[in-house]
Amino acid sequence: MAQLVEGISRTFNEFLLLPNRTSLECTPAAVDLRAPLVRHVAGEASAIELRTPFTSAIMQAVSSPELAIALAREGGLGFLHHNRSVEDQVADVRAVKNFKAGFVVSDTNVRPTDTLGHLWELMERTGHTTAAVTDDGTASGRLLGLVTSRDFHPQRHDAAALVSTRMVPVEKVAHSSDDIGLSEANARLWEERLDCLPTVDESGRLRHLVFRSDYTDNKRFPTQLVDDGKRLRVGAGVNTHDYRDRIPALVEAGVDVLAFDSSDGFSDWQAEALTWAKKHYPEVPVGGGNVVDGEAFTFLADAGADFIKVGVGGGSICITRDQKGIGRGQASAVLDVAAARDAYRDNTGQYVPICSDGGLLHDYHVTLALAMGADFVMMGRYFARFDQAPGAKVPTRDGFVKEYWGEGSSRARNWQRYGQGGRGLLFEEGVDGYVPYAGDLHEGLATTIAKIKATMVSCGAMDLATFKATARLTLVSEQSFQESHATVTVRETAGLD
Ligand code: RVP
Repeated sequence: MAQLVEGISRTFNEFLLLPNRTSLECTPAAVDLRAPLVRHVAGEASAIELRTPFTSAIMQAVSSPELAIALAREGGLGFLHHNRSVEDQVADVRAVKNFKAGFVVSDTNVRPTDTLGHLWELMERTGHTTAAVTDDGTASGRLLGLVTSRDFHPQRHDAAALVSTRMVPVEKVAHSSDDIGLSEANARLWEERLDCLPTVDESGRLRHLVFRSDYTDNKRFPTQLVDDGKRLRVGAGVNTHDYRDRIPALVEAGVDVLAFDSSDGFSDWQAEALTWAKKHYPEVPVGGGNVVDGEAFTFLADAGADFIKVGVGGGSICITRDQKGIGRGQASAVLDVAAARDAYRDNTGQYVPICSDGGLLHDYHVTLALAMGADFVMMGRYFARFDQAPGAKVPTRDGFVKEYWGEGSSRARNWQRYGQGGRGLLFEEGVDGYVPYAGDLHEGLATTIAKIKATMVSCGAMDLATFKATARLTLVSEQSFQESHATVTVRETAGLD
């Protein structure tokens, strides 16, 4: 007969936090959201500390380089997905590692022999009014000049005329070598009254454009997550099938952290792959998962995992529980694994952080996950809503939505994540759908952070370790859950500006 695990499988909606005493110095401005990312000696600092406890899901619909850049600039970490060729994933790692704040890779580029009509169309498509003129019309061709919307107008100039007739040739364009820093570039923009400063490499090939409008950009992001060379940090998902090829290429490209991504990480496959990774690349942290109980946590920690992801079946796009009848309520899973993590720390002196992955439907769910013991969270649906996520933005009668689909859906066909006995998916474990569009990540995350800090203040905690150690949780009855919501007719605010 099967063993019956004690306790009910519970989810975040079933809990609330009780306020603790708040001291005078405990204010939102004083709250520190730093979180350990990787295994370390208990009591010492983790080699990589997130500055805000957020990571993005290892999913096609979530973790583009744009999203990873935006998230690292907020102090979190993006995990680029692995459901594609090694070369494509490597290119995305490079795109994040090569990102220089204020230095943009030009997306509006022409050859001198292109027509003004073509240039106009391109500017309309990209929405940018400055184009680089390069020998091959790419963002990395030899710089031959610049042409802006001030140099020509479709009603004044013949659409068939060539770009070369209106461009400012490179000899007359102020430009710089690419090793210039942002403050120096900004100084030139102001002193020489420039709108744009192109940078080139030693053979004159275009590298970046620096615009005056990006001047204040850096000040918006005081908590960026960067490596020792001041480059943004980035993570990458890997799988237990091609890791011997994928990991070396990702490490070579400069990836900061790896994560074995499996819907069920409690397997000898994953233990073997972790052992291989730690043997060949001991200096590169590698996470494991997903698991939902203490036994599985200890198994992966013993195999060398540097952090462990928690969650099976709770993802917003996930139908694993419907399809296979496995999984566990996310709150129960986090509480159980956190207890095992603490026991592991007491037994071995090693602290192996855990990540609550999936099923965070409200901002307060993040706070609950952190209170229950998660060191940081991973989110898919949440990030898929923002401009920086790769899903298409689609207009509907009720406003814009963004596409969001699971890795176990037929659309993603990520058979490496879902071991169903062979290449390809035999049945779906995820759905393909939409999430409400939420604009820019910076603004959205700021609201979430504000709510987490406000709750921590109510609970009298100024850092996450204290929050975990002192939080008091209560289970809610169905009746008291109803009481959480407004009980008057709510005035309609949609449509007000
Ligand atoms: P959510 O944040 O609730 O959208 O969940 C995202 C998580 O769901 C991912 O990090 C992953 O663990 C899981 N996932 C991804 N695809 C699927 C699926 O197709 N079932 N599930």
